[in-house]
Amino acid sequence: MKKALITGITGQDGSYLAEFLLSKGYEVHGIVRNNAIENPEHRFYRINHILEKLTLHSASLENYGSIYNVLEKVQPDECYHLAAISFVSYSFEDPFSTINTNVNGTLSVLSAIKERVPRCRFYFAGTSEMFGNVNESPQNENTPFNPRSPYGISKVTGYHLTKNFRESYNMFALSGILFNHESPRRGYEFVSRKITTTVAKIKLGLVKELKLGSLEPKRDWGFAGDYVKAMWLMLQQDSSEDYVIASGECHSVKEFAETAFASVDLDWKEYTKIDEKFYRPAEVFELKGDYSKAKKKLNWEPEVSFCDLVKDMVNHDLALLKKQISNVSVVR
Ligand code: NAP
Ligand code: G4F
Repeated sequence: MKKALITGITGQDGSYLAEFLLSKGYEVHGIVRNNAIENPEHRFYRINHILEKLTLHSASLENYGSIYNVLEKVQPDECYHLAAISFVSYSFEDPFSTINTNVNGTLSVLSAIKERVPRCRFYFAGTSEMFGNVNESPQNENTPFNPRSPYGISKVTGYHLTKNFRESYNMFALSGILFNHESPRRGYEFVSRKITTTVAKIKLGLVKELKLGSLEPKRDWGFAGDYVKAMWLMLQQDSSEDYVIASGECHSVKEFAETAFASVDLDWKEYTKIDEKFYRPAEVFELKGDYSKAKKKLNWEPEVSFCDLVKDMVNHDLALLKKQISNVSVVR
């Protein structure tokens, strides 16, 4: 039985990847922060349904010794390094933590693998934010990086560390360059989930408006469940290479909101307000991925369309809120 270790297993992608690897017959291990162990109900909500099938280890990305010990103990065949400070806006507020966690954390995982389990295949969670302010569209594996945030900079560094370990120590180490991917498990701070949960609240009469920053930026949005399959496929190849994973379509924040409101028969213009406090110090205006290498070499293609993704997220949030409302009524 193959063993996989996932950092960031409590996050959106970690939870889908854990489910996927269990379905493939893997023994799945995850690294979680110590405070996650202390407060399981809060931190584990995305993996509660599979908790009994997982082996969780307490470690900190900021502490090399703790990562080293887990790698030594687990001896994984594959390591998916997903843990990171992943919210771009937050990275402007606290660039020091972002650089420390995302850069040193990645260096710790790579170094521990090199020392204790060099045959382990390593996946780094790269991102389209590495492209940043682009001069060519769509972006592929050869497009130059021009990051526009501390988060993007931290991920470019993680990408180069991964490449350097591959080239210097002959490790099977690669980066997936993933464009935005969403799901009903997306964190509420990201624009997709902020929109879908607020649309559901407006539909149920719980709030009156949706406040957003800039409506013009365009993103290439796909479904997280499709994208974790691509991570796994990358590690099953004969050689370690980097891949762009995307839907190949791009839509503005405005179109996302329009589609979400329309799915519950509401007009987005009546409810959406601009609030400049959500503007970023530097914005990435348009990202669109070219996934033709992944299609050719991994036989991977996205399966969920933009419209279905948005509708699924709104429907999920409506059902979740109705359940919460009925639970409150029962308690009363
Ligand atoms: P997410 O939901 O924000 O999950 C982040 C995970 O990282 C959580 O499990 C979190 O643990 C963990 N983490 C954060 N700081 C940590 C620390 N200091 N020590 C240990 N663990 C820490 O992110 P995601 O959407 O699943 O994304 C997964 C990865 O892919 C991230 O590296 C992200 O940057 C990258 N990525 C995401 C997208 C996307 O569109 N989703 C696109 C490209 C790349 P807690 O639960 O304890 O907070
Ligand atoms: O949903 P977002 O916060 O995602 P962003 O910045 O594209 O980053 C996400 O995708 C990356 C892949 O490209 C990942 F690497 C990263 O970890 C993360 O998962 O914002 C999307 C767009 C931005 O242009 C933002 O300025 O939406 C715009 N936006 C407008 N109003 C807003 C809001 N974003 C948020 N979060 N909240 C708003 O009110």
